[in-house]
Amino acid sequence: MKAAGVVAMSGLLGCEAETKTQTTKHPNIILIYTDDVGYGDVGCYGATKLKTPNIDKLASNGLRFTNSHAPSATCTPSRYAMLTGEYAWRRKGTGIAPGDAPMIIPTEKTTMADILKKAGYKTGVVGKWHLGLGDGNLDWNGSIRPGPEDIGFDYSFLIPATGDRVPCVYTENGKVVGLDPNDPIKVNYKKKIGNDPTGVENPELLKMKWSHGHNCTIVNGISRMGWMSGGNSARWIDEDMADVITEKAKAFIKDNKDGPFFLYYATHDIHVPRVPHQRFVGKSGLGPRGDAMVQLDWCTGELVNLLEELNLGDNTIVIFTSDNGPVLNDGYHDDAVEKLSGHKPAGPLRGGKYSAYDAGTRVPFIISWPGKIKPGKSDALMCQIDLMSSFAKLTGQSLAINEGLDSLELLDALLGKTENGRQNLVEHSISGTLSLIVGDWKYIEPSNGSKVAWQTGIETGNDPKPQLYNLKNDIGERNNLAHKKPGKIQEMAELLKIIRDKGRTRI
Ligand code: NG6
Ligand code: CA
Repeated sequence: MKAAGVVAMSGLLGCEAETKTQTTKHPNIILIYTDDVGYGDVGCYGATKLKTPNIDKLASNGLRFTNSHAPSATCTPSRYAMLTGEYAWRRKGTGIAPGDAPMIIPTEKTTMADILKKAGYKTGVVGKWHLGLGDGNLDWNGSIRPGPEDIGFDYSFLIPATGDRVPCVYTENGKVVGLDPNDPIKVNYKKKIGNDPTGVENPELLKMKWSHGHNCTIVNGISRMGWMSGGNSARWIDEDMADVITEKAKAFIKDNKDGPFFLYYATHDIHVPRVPHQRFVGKSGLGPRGDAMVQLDWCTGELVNLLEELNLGDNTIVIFTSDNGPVLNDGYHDDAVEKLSGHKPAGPLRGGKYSAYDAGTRVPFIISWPGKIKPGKSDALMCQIDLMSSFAKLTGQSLAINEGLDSLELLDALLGKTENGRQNLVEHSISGTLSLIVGDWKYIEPSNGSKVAWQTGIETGNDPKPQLYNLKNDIGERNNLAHKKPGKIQEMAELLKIIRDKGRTRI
């Protein structure tokens, strides 16, 4: 890669002119990690009812991947895998984390942030964390450790879990923001704590009704998962959340404009509860889910525009992607189903969030680096898990044997120099069902789990019999070829077993 040179300083104090080698300045990296945005939710991926001009502009100036995946079909395992470069299904305790979960990434594990920090980056995470904090029985009123600072981040401003889970407060560098020590926070996920009204007891106080699983403490007129008391001055206002985190992200960029910096900007949009700011309400015509998408598009534009203003555009890689596929009703009555109006959140794919079908993990993935990445489209098979190795390469490093166990170095594919991506990829559904993609083929292992998730109506992809699809001819996984190709099934089942048993796929 060509890097912008830092102007060599001439010798000081009249010493004879000294030729200094130009120090290589690595590009800044902004990873916009969105929540529950489906393959079909973005204009440049085929959405027509939803307008996403800022995201589309990023794609028209950059490279749009058609076959890039989140590591899992839900949030916590995807984030775990992306940051550590290790498939989450290899490690117990990486499932969807409750809001009081201890930190899931062991502090001794090398992460993508560690790698970039080693290369001289200032590293920051702003937004949704959902990887647990503390080491069990966390006191939210004190220092919240371990946290991001223990796995390579210099700066953090977090929504600790997700918007639908207590505690509904932000943390900044390990401290709850705006907390009054006389009104301490207590959190409990087993029983009610304190006297705050709940969604079950006081439905009349709700501005958005819960449909499943979100009937505990009411904060800002919305009942959540888990109970909390106290911390009233610190509680967030959902309508302001996107503005708050975008401001923090912009401040991080400005503070580190001399670079290089790595910003992991993890949006809450378009996860539930979907409560966009008033200025976006009604803008999509598709209800709160669509409006949250319009808000997310605006946030993307804010960051990209700031880069232009600061003259950082040419030396900053911007990635836009999602942690898992789309879902409509995910726990609140927010008209996502009723106001869909023909919009197809998964595009041509089958399934959705949680699912073993491709919509679970195949998500939008756009990368832009003006002047360095030629605009276009790539069909390379990619996974977010590969960012760690690829960023190591980008910054002149290579991973140690015990790091990034499944993270493949695919820098050339990432930068659009080749369409040779992964040879295979394991997908991971909420049921723990694994699927294997090799070339055009996809194998879904047998599973006795339910076929449809009752809460969301999403097809899980589970079947007691193995499934085999040719994704090239049948991207919607409609035509199960298992009975026609027993040899292929056997070959893929064997490879999946090897990948599982070996405990790693990178060398
Ligand atoms: C599920 C929740 C869902 C959402 C999800 C996590 C229920 C029934 N469903 O357990 O609402 O919070 O967890 O989503 O409670 S994720 O994108 O962060 O993985
Ligand atoms: Ca998610």
